[in-house]
Amino acid sequence: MEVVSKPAIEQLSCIRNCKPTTLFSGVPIIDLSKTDSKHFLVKACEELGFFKVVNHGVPVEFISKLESEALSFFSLPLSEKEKAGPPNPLGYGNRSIGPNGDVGWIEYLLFTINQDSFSQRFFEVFGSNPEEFRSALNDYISAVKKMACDILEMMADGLRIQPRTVFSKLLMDEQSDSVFRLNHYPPIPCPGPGIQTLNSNNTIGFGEHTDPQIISVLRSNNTSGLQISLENGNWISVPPDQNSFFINVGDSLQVMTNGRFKSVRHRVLANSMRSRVSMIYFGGPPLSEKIAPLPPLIKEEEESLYKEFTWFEYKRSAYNSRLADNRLVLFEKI
Ligand code: GA4
Repeated sequence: MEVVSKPAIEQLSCIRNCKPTTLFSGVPIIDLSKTDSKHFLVKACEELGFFKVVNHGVPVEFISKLESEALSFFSLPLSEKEKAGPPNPLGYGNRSIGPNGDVGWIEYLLFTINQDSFSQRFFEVFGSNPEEFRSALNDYISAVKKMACDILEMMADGLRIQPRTVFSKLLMDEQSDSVFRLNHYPPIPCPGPGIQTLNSNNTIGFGEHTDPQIISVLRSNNTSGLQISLENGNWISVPPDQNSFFINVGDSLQVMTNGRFKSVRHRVLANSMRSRVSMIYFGGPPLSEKIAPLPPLIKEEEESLYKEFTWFEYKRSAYNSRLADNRLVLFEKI
């Protein structure tokens, strides 16, 4: 990775006035093989909007195959990787995140899942055997999507709403606008002249934000970096676990539950001597889907907290925002 240019460095600094980072071992762990997990799952979504899942049923070989394909891609020369870029918004990106000037110590590949995004452009850069990469992606995404749907159905059960597919059907829809991203946070050149740091030695890999979709499923290698924000504004470091998945509630699920589930603010610090590789499935609804609080989740004494919007409208608004912005305020009822 090239050394960051001056304006980018200024943005990588980023978290001023930040509250101290706290070490945290209290990430809720949900065992997907247990039927009573639905209650813990609802509690985790209400309290943190974040949890870890074990006994997830995703074959370990799907995970390791995709990780090794991703590493082969990221170890290509920059000029080769750039053939799959720029990310507008899909494709290969390096340091620049989104269209509005956000940057991080990161390179990544972004795909949409249902449309024609496994397009030739990406696969041309995968050397002699692009089919290997395509099949690793397909296997991994199918398994993770199934797990995401199982989790969403357990959530509906835990919330006592029907049909239990009320959330999962949005991901299962042929038109579902779900995306997938492979992230590589390279080790920070040490001591980097002018490389942006927060506190003592933390460089921002991916700045703080919430995910706009319904649910995000993250898997990383054993390198730390992910942090989540608690309601009191404190940041906590999530110990990595390459054998488990981490689940985030997204903005759309916060709206559908009328604020009962919290869309978790999170970020990644690239403060390690080792590289971090993560793969994230973002489960989103079809573009035309109307997103609004579900009537059974608006309690008697409550009102709907959000105006109805289509996923297309929310996405358009998200792409006009900066990463750290609170994107839901525009859709709150006053
Ligand atoms: C955050 C969640 C996903 O990574 C993502 C991101 C997207 C991008 O990287 O292109 C966005 C960001 C994410 C939210 C606000 C906009 C859009 C960058 C950005 C500044 C793919 C997504 O869907 O929204």
